[in-house]
Amino acid sequence: MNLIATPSLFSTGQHLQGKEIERISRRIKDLESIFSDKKAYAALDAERVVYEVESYLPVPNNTEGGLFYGITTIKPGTVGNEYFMTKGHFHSIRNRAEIYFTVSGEGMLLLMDEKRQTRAEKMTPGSVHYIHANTAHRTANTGDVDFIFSAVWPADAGHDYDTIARHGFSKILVKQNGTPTLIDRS
Ligand code: M6P
Ligand code: ZN
Repeated sequence: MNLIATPSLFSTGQHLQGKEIERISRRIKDLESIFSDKKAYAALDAERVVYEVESYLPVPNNTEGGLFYGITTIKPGTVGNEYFMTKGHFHSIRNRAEIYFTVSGEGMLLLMDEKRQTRAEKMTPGSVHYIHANTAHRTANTGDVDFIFSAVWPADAGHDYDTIARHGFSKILVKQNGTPTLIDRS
């Protein structure tokens, strides 16, 4: 297959091509559980796109030893003072790791271990991030333009969204005096 996947092509608005490509759009209406400010959330257009994920899935889901590749674009914006961000997940098979690579824009990677210790890494074009096993991960767009990063993860890792939907991360990333700040969740 022809896989178009270079950073320069993404920044010119092109997309992954091929039959093993899956495209997902996450809109405001799909993200009810993740944002803290429920009033600000309710005031936003439910159809507004927060982020899109294009994934290249060359082997069936759950293939042991296989790899998947994805490219995520998070739009700029906030819900209250919390930046637009992904749902975030642990891997269903907890001991599966992942790598993120920043293509363009600026963002933060939130990492939470199973003891609910949360920390953040700044993501800038070219930065590479290793997400250890047993670690929940979520990304946020902290800039004024699209934030684009790519990811590679094991095909059998799976996404456990439920744990995050129920308990969230222990910290949230908010804009304070114009600066991304990690604060304890109230
Ligand atoms: C990265 C990968 C994908 C993930 C996507 C969006 O591209 O980690 O597996 O789906 O980010 O994150 P989420 O699934 O948490 O919305
Ligand atoms: Zn993952």
